[in-house]
Amino acid sequence: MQRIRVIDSHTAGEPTRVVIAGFPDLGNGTVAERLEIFKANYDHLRNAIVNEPRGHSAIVGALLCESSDKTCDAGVIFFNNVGFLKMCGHGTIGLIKTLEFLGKISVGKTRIETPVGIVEADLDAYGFVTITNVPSYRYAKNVEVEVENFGKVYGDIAWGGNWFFLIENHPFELKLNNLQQLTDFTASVRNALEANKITGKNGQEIDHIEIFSKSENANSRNFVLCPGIEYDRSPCGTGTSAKLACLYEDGKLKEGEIWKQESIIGSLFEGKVQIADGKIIPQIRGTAFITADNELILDENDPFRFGVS
Ligand code: PYC
Repeated sequence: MQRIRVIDSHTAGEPTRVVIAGFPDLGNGTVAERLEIFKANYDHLRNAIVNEPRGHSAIVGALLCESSDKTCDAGVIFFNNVGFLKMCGHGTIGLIKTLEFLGKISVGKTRIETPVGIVEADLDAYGFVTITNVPSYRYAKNVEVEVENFGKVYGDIAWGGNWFFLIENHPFELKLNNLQQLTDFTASVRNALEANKITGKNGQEIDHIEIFSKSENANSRNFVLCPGIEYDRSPCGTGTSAKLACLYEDGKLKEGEIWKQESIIGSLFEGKVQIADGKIIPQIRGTAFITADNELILDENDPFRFGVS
């Protein structure tokens, strides 16, 4: 029997499952190198950890590992129901609250190596975590794409630790009752981007679609489609970072000004940007709650021990 210890949490409604023990050794390389070893050799464990029968398609996994960068306290590799995330904002908040739960950190700063750079997380005395994300930017503005059944759609392509297509103008009301419609629309946009070879920098796939509306409680409300055609229950840390970069570049947000981003379920993140060496550095503030301290068991006699799909 293989046993994998995990701590579950949710950040603004979005689940994170942090793997703290029982995962095979991925060597001593950088976190980006370890990600490649994970992808090549242990995809069955990704499936076993986050998907049915032990999980469900909205869980984001976070493999806690050692950092190769000596200035960092830990490394992390994020994964989901279909593959791997480059960075994950809600997941980083979940990771910090998990490390606090385990007694490994207390109030103060933690530096984390991710496959796309170093992220700093500051846990405050009220239990909130502020992430200082990787530099974020808009790559292309007002890009037109013809979307089957929906016609022409316009959006910005931006990097916030993952690649996003951000759409302001669309006919949909952002409420949970419209989940199917919102999913159909954003999934169609994603397919259209792929079909038309519209990508992020260096041909990188745009695997997150983010649409916005007005909010009664915040500066904006969003719906974010994640790569596995699941929606983010949180306002999405990397998605909010991409949004902040666009707002700053449009002159709609000043350095240090607070932006409140509401999710489709009504949960909130606060964001702001700092400018350092001409780069936009988003900061995202939110909290997470621990929901389980578990040991996953993979029984060698279980035909579905690596998942049902
Ligand atoms: O918070 O960055 C995020 C995120 C990405 C995918 C799900 N959550």
